[in-house]
Amino acid sequence: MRIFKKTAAVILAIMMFMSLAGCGNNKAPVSNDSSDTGTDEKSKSIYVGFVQVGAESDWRMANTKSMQETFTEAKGYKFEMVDAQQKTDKQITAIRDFIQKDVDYIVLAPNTEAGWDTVLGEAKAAGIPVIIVDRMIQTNDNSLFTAWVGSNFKQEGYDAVTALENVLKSKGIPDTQEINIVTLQGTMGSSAQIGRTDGFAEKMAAHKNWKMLDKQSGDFTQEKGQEVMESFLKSYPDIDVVISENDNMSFGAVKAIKAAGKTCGPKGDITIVSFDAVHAAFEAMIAGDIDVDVECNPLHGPRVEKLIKALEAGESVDKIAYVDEDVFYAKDAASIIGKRAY
Ligand code: GYE
Repeated sequence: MRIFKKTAAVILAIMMFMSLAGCGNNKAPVSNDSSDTGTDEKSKSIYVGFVQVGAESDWRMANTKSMQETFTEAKGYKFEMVDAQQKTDKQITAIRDFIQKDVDYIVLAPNTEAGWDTVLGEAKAAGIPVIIVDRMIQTNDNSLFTAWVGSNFKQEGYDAVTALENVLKSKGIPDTQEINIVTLQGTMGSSAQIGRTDGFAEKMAAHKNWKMLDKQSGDFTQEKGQEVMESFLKSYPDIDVVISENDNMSFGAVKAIKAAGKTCGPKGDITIVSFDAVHAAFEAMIAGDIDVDVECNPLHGPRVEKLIKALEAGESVDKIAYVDEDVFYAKDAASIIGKRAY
């Protein structure tokens, strides 16, 4: 009885397979006509697999939105995104999945800089071009990626020093007075953290009166930024300046400062220098909480599309492209906020 059941199941499975595979003689012949929809249509769309860092900040959300709004079905793209929750190993797995799916392009926003050679070598062997956005990777083999577009993070660090010089001057603080600084760093080992930390350190060396009391990572999130700031405030009673390597950590820092009964911003005791210049940071500047913001532009969708279009047309593209960025002071925020795109 059991054997009979098994045999019947096998026969049924074979019959189902044959009918699915179009082996029955009641099927219309398979058409080679290009007007045929289905697989032909599908093969015409460009399949883009986007490996995103996470959803840790306003900047990141604007970056995701820019990609999603660019690579639409209506424009002929098949777009898939993986949110790696700020984990580099999740990003590596996501790349391997996209290789398996045989996407046309892999777009990678690397969480941290190190450790990409093996998996990008696999993408290269599979013939899939990799476009890197936002942060960069560390590699000795530039053939592992086709192009990169993002920000000059070291320049942003330099700009933060100039911004702080200007703010201190406008607050009437003399160059002889000791300035105690703490830094809320981004995700350690990410280009945005490395560039901003190093750029700031390099240029601040010219100011003998500036003292870096401490640096610690708040992982680019408001929650951790607030936590680290709370511990800084407990350890150091005389903080003059917070360098916060992104806006969301600044929002956390402002909360911690106020909760500790201290003041910040243009009229406050503690100066806050922030990075990104997202919409909510303009609001915080208008509210008088943040002094100055070094811009970082997240709108990479159209830039990546331009690269893909050029590659599709067989044109060569720039290997490295930096985005232009500005610096915004609290006093100008109200007149600029209306023009901001993110
Ligand atoms: O500053 C931060 C985000 O890599 C430039 O990542 C990006 C940074 C940005 O989480 O807000």
